[in-house]
Amino acid sequence: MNNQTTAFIAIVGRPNVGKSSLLNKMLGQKIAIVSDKPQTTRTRIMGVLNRDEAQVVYIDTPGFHKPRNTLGNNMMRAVQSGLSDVDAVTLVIEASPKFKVDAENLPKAELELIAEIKKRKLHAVLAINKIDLLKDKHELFDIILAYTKQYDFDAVVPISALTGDGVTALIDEQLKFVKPSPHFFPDDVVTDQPERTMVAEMIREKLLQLLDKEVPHGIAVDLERFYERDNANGEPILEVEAIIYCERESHKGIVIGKGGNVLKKVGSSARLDIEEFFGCQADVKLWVKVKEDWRNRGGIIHTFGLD
Ligand SMILES: Nc1nc2c(ncn2[C@@H]2O[C@H](COP(=O)(O)OP(=O)(O)OP(=O)(O)O)[C@@H](O)[C@H]2O)c(=O)[nH]1
Ligand SMILES: [Mg+2]
Repeated sequence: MNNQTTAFIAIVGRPNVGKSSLLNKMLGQKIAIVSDKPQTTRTRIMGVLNRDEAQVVYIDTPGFHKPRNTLGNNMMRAVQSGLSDVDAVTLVIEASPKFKVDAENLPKAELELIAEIKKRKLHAVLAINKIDLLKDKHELFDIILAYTKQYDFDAVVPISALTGDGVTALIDEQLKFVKPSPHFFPDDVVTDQPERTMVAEMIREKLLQLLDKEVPHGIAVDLERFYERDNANGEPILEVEAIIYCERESHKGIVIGKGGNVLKKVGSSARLDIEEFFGCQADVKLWVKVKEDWRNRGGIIHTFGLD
């Protein structure tokens, strides 16, 4: 008990660099949704890792970007609050071949994040993600050089959140930041997200994966009902009823799809995730409604728990 140590570590970076994928990989369990669309994560998400006497509490944050609506402003506040009161930061960048490093011209969002880290005098590890996409590993040298010019990182670790390459080495670096302190979470807790939020997010993930352009960004999922009952054989079954909100009448038809095919796909793949996570059968019913311009309406944003 009295040997317990703890570290709070924020995971920050541009949208889509793989922060949530990394969190899931480090925990060995999927708790944060992932998609190929930027701005997938909308709130701060805590993930808890226990290693012997050490507990690391990760804070996954929305991708750092210039906000264009009230929701975006809230997301950037979530990044700021993710950076306060942590022991260290993991700055995630991507070593994508489409992103040629120009030491004098790093992405503005990353420079702003580094400025925040400097201002707060935080310990920081640089995680260079997606190295599985690099054909020539020598390119890493330029990347490391360009970023270490900007900040005195405690460590630089090339990783792939997809294959798991380098992830253990990254955890080892982060474990160096623990301090003597009782654990903040019981050892069987993996995340601070309520079950209802997890379920709504699993549904939103499928929509992000299936839809394109502006439509997925204007979507919110609100769980109407979520309860367990016994089926005819006396086995537990989770009943999930959710409303998918979109921003425009024209988006509604896209979300439903021809003959309801999109909605059916969303429901069945979300059901599989829910069943796996809760370890029992689930039944998912979905409805689609329109709330014009909700991403600029504070009251609605609040109802969706996004403030
Ligand atoms: N090839 C490859 N793809 C990856 C890797 N890590 C993440 N991805 C992909 O990158 C995309 C974005 O991943 P996310 O984990 O959602 O990224 P994020 O940084 O959390 O994004 P936001 O929440 O929008 O800020 C997804 O399509 C992932 O599958 C990696 O190591 N290699
Ligand atoms: Mg994310």
